[in-house]
Amino acid sequence: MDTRKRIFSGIQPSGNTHIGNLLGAIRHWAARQTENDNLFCVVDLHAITVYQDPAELKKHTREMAGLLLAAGISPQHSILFVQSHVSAHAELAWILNCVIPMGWMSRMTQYKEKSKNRENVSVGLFDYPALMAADILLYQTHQVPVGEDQKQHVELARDTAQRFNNLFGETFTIPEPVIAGNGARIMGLDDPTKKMSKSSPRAEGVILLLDPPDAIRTKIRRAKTDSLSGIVFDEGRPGLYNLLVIYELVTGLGRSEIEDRFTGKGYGVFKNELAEAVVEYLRPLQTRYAEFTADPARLDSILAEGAAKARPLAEQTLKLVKERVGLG
Ligand code: AQP
Repeated sequence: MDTRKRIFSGIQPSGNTHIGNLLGAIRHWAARQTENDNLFCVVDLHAITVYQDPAELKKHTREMAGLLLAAGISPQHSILFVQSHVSAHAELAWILNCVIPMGWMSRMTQYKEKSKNRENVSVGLFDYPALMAADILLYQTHQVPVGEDQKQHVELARDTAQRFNNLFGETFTIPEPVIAGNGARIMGLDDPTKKMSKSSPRAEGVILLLDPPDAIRTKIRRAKTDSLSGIVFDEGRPGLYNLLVIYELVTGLGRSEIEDRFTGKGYGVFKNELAEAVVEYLRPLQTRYAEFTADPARLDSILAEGAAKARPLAEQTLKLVKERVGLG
């Protein structure tokens, strides 16, 4: 029996890729590559739902691809491509727009949060989940590994597939979100009640994958904690808990081992050790990133090859969708 699954996930090239993106999503993509058929996508059409400087967007798109390769995404095992290089994404999104009820979209919490206190929010930001549903459904995806914040959008993709299949006949595979237990929601260092986010207005709360060691040390030293004593995993102490989860994930140590290690020690010792552990965890990624980006022609050819592999898969689904709907 063939147990290989089709996996799809995406990440926006909006710059500022952070350790939350890595621990909540990217590392899982890299870890299970050989077991499955994978597509990983730099979702530039999603990034433009908020204004991006055109030259920066181009730069960030390549940077993002370089980071994914550096984090272990292998073109041998996965199709790595840029969303706008495969026009079927935008085309299917329009058709799905005509299937998704407004009420479903209005419930999306990410839109509510991102549009809060902002004037001139684009229609695209509201419609983001329809494009994400298109990304996922085009590839007849079984599983979508994402951080906690994207779960609701994957569920909307699943509901959309079901609704489409009911209306027009069996067309799409029904996808399911796969959320990592630990690390699925890394919080901001400056405010542990808010998730670490690329678009956070305060840089000190976000550990970037390309931060130099001293920047990482400073951010961790200044991370918001509490005045209680004891370095223990206690969700009631959100600042410390978030730092301990990061420590656990970057060192691979067990929770009781970690608590034993810091018995009788204070925040100073813990934060220093955490900073060094994060620096060492990111060092090989940063080295590989420098190698990949030193050869832009190679990077572009990996992305062109990825798009050439993704396109026929996407077009096959789009053709079926058009037939089902009665287009053409
Ligand atoms: N803080 C986080 N902890 C764990 N996982 C996270 N992800 C994002 N933030 C965290 C996961 O990273 C993947 C790629 O994210 P994205 O580019 O699609 O954008 P996002 O979810 O909106 O993430 P950001 O970094 O917070 O960007 P902005 O500020 O632009 O909104 C996803 O799987 C996501 O769940």
